[in-house]
Amino acid sequence: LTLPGLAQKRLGNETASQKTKRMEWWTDARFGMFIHWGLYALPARHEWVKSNERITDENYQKYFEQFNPDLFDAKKWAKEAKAAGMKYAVLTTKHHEGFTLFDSKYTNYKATNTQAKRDLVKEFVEAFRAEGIKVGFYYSLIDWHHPDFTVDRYHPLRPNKDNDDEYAALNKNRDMAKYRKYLYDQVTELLTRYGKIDILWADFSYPGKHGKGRDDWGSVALLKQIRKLQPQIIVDNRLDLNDYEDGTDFETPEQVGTKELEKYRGKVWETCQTFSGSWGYHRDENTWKSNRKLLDLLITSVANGGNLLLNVGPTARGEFDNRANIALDSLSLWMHANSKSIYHCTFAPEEFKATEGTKLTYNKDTRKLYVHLFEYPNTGYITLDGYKNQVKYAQFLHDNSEIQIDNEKSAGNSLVLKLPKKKPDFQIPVIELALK
Ligand code: JFZ
Repeated sequence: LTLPGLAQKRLGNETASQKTKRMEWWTDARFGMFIHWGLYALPARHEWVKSNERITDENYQKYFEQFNPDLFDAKKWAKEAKAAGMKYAVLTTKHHEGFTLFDSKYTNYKATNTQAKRDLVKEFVEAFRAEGIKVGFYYSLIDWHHPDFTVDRYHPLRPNKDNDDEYAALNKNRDMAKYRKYLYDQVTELLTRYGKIDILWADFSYPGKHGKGRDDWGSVALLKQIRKLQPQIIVDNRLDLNDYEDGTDFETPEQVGTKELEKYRGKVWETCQTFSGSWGYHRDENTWKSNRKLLDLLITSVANGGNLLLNVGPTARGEFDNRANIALDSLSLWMHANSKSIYHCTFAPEEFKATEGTKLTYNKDTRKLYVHLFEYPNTGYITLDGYKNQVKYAQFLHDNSEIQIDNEKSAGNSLVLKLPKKKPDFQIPVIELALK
């Protein structure tokens, strides 16, 4: 049904089924690693430090001079991501501070001109690809270093008061058209130098007063260029093109709670989440999510048909810090035994309601329903209302040990399963139900 006049704006001519096909690997993958790394790892107090503390270029320069990631080993990062079950990784090739981890020919403010003397993006791409992990580039639309990027409400040099004249004075010699070209040229470099790139994560738009949006970035031309250079690439929704039907590919609910994720069911989405309260390495930040919370975010994402992009903020020496390693190790243990309930899974068919204390995921090809036991019954059985006569066989996912159906207790439409009294040694054990 097409209603004249209500037709959405379009940029290209890809059909809905072509889009589904293009995004298939990503939808199946469900779990990726976000990596926020840049000069802000040195002050180690949030990747927004330059804006938060209104630091001038001159005073930020010491981080450029000091940057020396002597322990950086992309292969090690890739192995850790792989062990945790992550199928793709997205690296900040440039964050808001404007420093590029790659050897751009359009700037001197880049890793090759620091003590690192290397193209860190190149090493990332090669190492992750070698582990069979898809590679994505985060690229900041915001740039607090480029001399033509106009001062806006987030810029380190912003006036203290929302005074138009002060903004105008600060921007007298700044020309966004020049910055737009720079941005376009750098994205072009990123998408032509490193082979096939699987994801572009552009960040971010904030239209409105002293903000920036599609016209500032040249989003339409940029996205066309992205699609031209990498026809299979998957692009996030932060280019301010949400009114285009085929503008961008997925929504990016950021740092939202598990309850909130239910609202995204039926959409195409990826929630990005930090281990702690910061994306960049933050030495003194101590509100780290528990291992159980991280697992909950992963399972809840899949239970609502979305992906989880879990962030690591490597240190200035180029390593994941210990708190991140411990969290990743714990995810590895769980994923090793239970990843079948994650990959290629989505929310359960309507007729299956999640029993109290459980969350459901579903693989529609194998017709397996996965019951994640967030609360483990101490009664020796679990009652699944409405599941009777729909289940062929039940077992634990981690060891394929049979879970017997208690036919005497199963009354009406309820299916009662006999569980071991002692909880299996996993934070969240999973029951696999083979559906008829
Ligand atoms: C942005 C960045 O500013 C931040 O440093 C980090 O890289 C994160 C992944 O993305 O922060 C945002 C961007 C968009 C929204 C919120 C935070 N948003 O649309 O709600």
